[in-house]
Amino acid sequence: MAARRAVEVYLDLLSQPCRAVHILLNCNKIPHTVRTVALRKGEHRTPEFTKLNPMQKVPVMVDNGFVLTESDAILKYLATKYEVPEHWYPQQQERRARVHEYNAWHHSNTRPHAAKVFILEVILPAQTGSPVDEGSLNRALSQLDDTLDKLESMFLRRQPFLCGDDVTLADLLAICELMQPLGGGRDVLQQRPKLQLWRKRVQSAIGEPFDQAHAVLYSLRDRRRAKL
Ligand SMILES: N[C@@H](CCC(=O)N[C@@H](CS)C(=O)NCC(=O)O)C(=O)O
Repeated sequence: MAARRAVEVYLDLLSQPCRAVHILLNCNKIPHTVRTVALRKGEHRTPEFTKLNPMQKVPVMVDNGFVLTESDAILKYLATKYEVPEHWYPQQQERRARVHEYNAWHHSNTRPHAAKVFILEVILPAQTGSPVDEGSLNRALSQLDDTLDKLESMFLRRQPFLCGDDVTLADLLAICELMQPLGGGRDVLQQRPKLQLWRKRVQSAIGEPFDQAHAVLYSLRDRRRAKL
């Protein structure tokens, strides 16, 4: 019988959804191999990678020949296949539905709004050499503010984590997204004590894999700070 190969994941840790996958794997000691795809070098556009994911995006997971894209799908697959502790992706139908509820909302709220701030402050100026477009940045910050309001008033209204009393896949997706603007030196939770407490809870529930996944982002922040 052919030996089972460890899960392979194609990641760039400057990518928010890639960090979520990296954290779940490391928190749960799921044997895996990381194949780095450096987005800044265009490695996601090579013929080999395009064959794996015609959408030319990371993360991608390969488990014994089974190729899966989309962080949300990858996280759920790993959580069910590798029987991680139940709190990540609860079995009970209604609690699981809460995770689905946040994750569906995430992809048109937390994700685009936090990512846009990072794109406007870090990516576009680096690509074009132009200064930050302050008008666009202010609009993006105001959209993000609206999302942060909803995170506080809806998802964290009566509970310590987004979907209940313990950390779930939803918190993982959210925290990785909300950390991203830190790469440009901006802590988007600075004026948000409730969300800051949530971040602390998530960080301490995750432990070391949190900083491991974010090391590249911290070093981007520190390099930019040193240039000021
Ligand atoms: N919905 C996808 C989004 C994946 C995605 O947008 N990945 C970005 C990095 S954060 C990427 O690969 N971008 C490369 C490109 O679009 O050229 C997921 O959650 O996995």
